Amino acid sequence: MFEKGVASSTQSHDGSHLRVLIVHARWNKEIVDGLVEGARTTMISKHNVKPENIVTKEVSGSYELPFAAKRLISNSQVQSVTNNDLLGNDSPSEDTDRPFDAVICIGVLIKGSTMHFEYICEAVSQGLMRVGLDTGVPVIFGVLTCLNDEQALQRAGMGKGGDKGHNHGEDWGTAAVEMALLK
Ligand code: RBF
Repeated sequence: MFEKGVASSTQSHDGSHLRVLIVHARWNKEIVDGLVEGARTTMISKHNVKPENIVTKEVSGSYELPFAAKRLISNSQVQSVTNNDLLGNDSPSEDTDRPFDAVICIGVLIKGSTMHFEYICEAVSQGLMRVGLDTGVPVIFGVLTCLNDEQALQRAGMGKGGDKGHNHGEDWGTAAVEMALLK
């Protein structure tokens, strides 16, 4: 037997100075909301990220996640430079002036009867990887790609019946902090 899933990190991760963006889709909202909450709560309670340093934005569907992540990362970098130039600051003074240290993209894709699912899954996973590598800001792949509703509910810790499953949003919160602090 082995412990399935991600093992706990051997190091502690202090996220008290980090600024994190969560972008989530509105498709399958109930499940998405549970995953967003899992990521937020873990970052705050386990890694000391300040609630005011977690910015949450929404888009329509998962297909929109890569574009939104890229644009919001770029905006945060431009805004940071502009604000500090205007103020004559060498280093950012306010937390809201700082670019994001990590981005978590959250969506729930559930297979239907057409090929749509396959195309969106492929585009989103490739797109999110590209955004991370192109911008140098870690992007966490918080997208569930499920064959049915129950699989999605289980992976948000909302399963029907006795076994509620595990909320993967919690792991994504930890992954974001860990990647933001990677040296
Ligand atoms: N977006 C999701 O986040 N999850 C889905 O399960 C999902 N299924 C879709 C199925 C169909 C047939 C279509 C047309 C769209 C779906 N979308 C889904 C929305 C998609 O990510 C995107 O928002 C739209 O295609 C507009 O670009």
